[in-house]
Amino acid sequence: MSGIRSKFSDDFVFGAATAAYQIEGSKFGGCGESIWDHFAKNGGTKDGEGGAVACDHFHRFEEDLDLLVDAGFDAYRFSFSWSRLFPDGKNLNIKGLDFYKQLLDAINFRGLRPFGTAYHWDMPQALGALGGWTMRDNAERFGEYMGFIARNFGENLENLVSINEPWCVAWLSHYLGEHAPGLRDLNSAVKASHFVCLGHGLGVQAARAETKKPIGVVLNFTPGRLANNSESNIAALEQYDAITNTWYLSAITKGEYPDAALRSLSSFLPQNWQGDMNIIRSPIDFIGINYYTTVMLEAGGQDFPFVKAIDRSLSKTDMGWEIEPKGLTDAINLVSHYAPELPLYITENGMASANTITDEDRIEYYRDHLNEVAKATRNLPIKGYFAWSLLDNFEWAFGYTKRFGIVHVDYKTQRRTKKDSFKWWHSELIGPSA
Ligand code: IFM
Repeated sequence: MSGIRSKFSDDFVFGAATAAYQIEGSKFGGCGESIWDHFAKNGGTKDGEGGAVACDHFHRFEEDLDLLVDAGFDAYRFSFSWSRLFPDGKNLNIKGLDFYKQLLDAINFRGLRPFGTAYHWDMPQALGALGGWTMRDNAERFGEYMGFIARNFGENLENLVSINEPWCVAWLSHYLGEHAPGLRDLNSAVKASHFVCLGHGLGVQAARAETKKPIGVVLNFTPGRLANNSESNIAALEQYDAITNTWYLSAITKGEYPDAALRSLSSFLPQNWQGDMNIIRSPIDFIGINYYTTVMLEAGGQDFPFVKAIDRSLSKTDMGWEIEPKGLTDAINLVSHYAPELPLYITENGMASANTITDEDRIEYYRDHLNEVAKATRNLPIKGYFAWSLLDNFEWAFGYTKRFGIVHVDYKTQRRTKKDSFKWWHSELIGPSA
């Protein structure tokens, strides 16, 4: 074995990841309006752009799967669109069911291992209009939806994730206002932070009743650093960590919310929330880690968690995110501290770059982060790594202005062009040429 594979065990899985709303095209195949279509229409995204067409993956999935094979990947991480399957939140869209059946057949036909995610943020707007994740009902609807996914697709999946990045679903969307539904309200954010956990737990239980395949969750981590260890900075970092890095991890693995968050937030939690914690900690089989960056902090600001970010002299990606590969090791260590027995996957890692095709910066990013993963695998059960992302795609609030793909997409013609990072993956995973 040569290339990057030689640094990992034979059964280590290399893959690339995407998400339904970011690539499929929500105007095709009877898909219903999602909270992201609604948010975009109402000016929540750059230039009001949404995922109506995106990468037209709905029609081009065969070509896109061929690219995964061509790059040498073993696995494909993708998500199911809740609004494609249940456009009004209630009634099944048969065309949506057929689409995912065809997609899974095409993935399996190519010998790619399918890693499915039930929810990567495209909730039907009909449910969003009822209060979405701020409501208990939504957690119950999600549980039923995930049971449906497991019943209908479990047989053809390698494993199933409940929710991608609960922090983004709850905090970024209801407190920081950057993602749909764009709220800036602590009460809604704390309710959502609980109900997204409950949705996960109910989803795990419903899926468990339908399939024997491994079931997990994908969490995102942004480790904090301090310029100096003053008492106020240490307290601020503790609160930042409690809501950003450990709220979901601790709830899902231990059935507890971190004290440093509860001290400020407990009065906003729904009544009798403690009664849900056993559901939330329903046993899972693996945890996925999404990692992009770290942040330097100091105490400050008027609002919880009372921190301010400080600029450092590190290189930045096109998102303005500072590049610190060691942060991935910190995220891995944090997760393994909470769940020492569970297999881990790096389910997303990558960078936005303005370099269209000659993306040497992205190659360096992958190489440096993979080196961290390789070191961590010596002591910890890390089972795979997924590059974010296969294609340039709809980057949420940033519309189409940020490009994370190893394949360039011309959004006017939908032409796919392999970037240098694609060729790098090919040469690392398969060998030179192509
Ligand atoms: O594009 C997103 C993805 O949908 C979730 N994780 C972070 C990526 C980059 O912002």
